[in-house]
Amino acid sequence: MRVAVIDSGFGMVNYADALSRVRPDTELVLARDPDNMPYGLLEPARISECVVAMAGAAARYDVDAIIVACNTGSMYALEAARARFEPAVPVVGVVPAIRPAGSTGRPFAVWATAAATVSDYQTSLIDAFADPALAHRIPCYGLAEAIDSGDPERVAAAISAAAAATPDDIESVVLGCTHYGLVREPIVAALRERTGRDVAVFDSPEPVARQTLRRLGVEPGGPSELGAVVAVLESGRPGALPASLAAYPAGRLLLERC
Ligand code: DGN
Repeated sequence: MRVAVIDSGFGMVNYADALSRVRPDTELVLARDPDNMPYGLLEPARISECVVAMAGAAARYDVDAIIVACNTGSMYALEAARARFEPAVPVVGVVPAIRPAGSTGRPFAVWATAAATVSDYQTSLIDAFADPALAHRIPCYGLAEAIDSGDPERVAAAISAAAAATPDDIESVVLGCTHYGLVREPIVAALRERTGRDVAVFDSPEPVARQTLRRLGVEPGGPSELGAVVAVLESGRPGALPASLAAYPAGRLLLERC
């Protein structure tokens, strides 16, 4: 099984990592779009164009499925990508894990990009799956960009600003941007300091990996030897993952495989 995992930036690392845990022999084609990141600043039609172009570049590597590992991309481009690649190549999107957080019936935060925080899509998920009075939407200014930069000081500053803006009664946090799983530990630590308790984290890489396997009729498990990283594609740059990815544990693992 060969799967393309695409995002505007490093968010795809978490989803590639989860796929490799659920089905180690998965071969990976990774793509990111630094020329157009962050997608939240673009018009929806342009986001759709960027995602379909990136998926098309990845699809040339004979992939069995494409994961759009980007909330903004999934919001605005999933339909166009499905129209272009399905049924030959299933396209799987991501959704912030608002449903499990909402089902706790306790106050929670949704950390996301500024654009996603004000999106109708996030509003509709909260209305459908949570008590809106318990859902605190926190725009994490610059956090995804800081993660892509690999600069720990920028990352720490963005996390502490978001933690300061988060009410101290929350009991869980939804990672509503695919990048944030790369800095899960510092986020948990900042929220522990802010709230005085351990805050549960709801994230979606593993459910998305399992959903991808289901779409392909592939069982979890299988041979334990890790599948190859077949290609790394980047807009406007030579295709290689930058060394800044080594700042994150999942990034280090991926760099070793490239
Ligand atoms: N990883 C993207 C997401 O999940 O929305 C965030 C960055 C972006 O381009 N908006």
